[in-house]
Amino acid sequence: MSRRANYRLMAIVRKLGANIGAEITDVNVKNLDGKTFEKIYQAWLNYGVTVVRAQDLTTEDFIAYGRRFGEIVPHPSKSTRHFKHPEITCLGINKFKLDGTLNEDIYKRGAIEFHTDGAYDEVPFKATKLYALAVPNVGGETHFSCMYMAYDALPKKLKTLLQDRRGGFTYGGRKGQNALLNPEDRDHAPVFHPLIRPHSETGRKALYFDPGKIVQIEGLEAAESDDIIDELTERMIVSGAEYTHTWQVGDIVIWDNRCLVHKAAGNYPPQEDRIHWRLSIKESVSD
Ligand SMILES: O=C(O)CCC(=O)C(=O)O
Ligand SMILES: [Fe+2]
Repeated sequence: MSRRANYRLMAIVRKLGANIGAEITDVNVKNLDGKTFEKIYQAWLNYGVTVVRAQDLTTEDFIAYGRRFGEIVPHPSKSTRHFKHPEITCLGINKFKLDGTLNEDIYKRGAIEFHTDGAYDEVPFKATKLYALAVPNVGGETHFSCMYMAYDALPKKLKTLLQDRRGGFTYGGRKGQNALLNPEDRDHAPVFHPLIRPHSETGRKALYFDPGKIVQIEGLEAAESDDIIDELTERMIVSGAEYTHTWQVGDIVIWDNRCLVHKAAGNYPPQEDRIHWRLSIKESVSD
């Protein structure tokens, strides 16, 4: 047997940011054995966000790779679902309205502030996965930041106040930013999650917070709740905790919403295309 026939892609992991982010090379995600996937999954748990470059995927390949991370659920924004695969969300499609003006809700999607995806659901999103189909020549990055580090850096008094306390979250939060939802899907009662949430797989404590989705902190008067929300908004991004991803066509980026927040930079020339497929992934909903 030739050496070449014996050759197996083994997945090499290279750290990207100071504390989060890892690039996986020497893989084809369409053809991963269990052991190689285990290595990728472990890197993902360790670094919170992984990048695999230069992948050539069909919608079916993209969904199949996403399924290895958990259960795929359709995003509540029905108007941005893929016409053939409702579980895929399309980012950056239909960016211009019929009258030629920019649709800011599409252009600025995910770019308003740092957030975690799916905090408005009883079972929030475990992971989000993007695949780049078109990238602009400048700008259009995605920023990530580590919420383990945000928790570690909180003053002791705030840790004590938040311990065993829950936040109430809705899709549109206090400002009602829900333009991407159909009108009939807009009214939802808040769902509650612990603000200090041990990661279900690593066990490490993370700050679970989203300034655009939180409506109140349970058990506090409205004014105090708003003050703490403001303070957490300032404290959630700590020095050294960020990784910024600069996109190339063919990149697959998957992040862990249990311990990271993210934000689109939203700063690219609007006339250029920036298009991704996106999957929302949960821990098994039936567990
Ligand atoms: O477009 C991006 O870079 C990220 C958008 C976002 O927030 C998301 O897909 O959840
Ligand atoms: Fe997001």
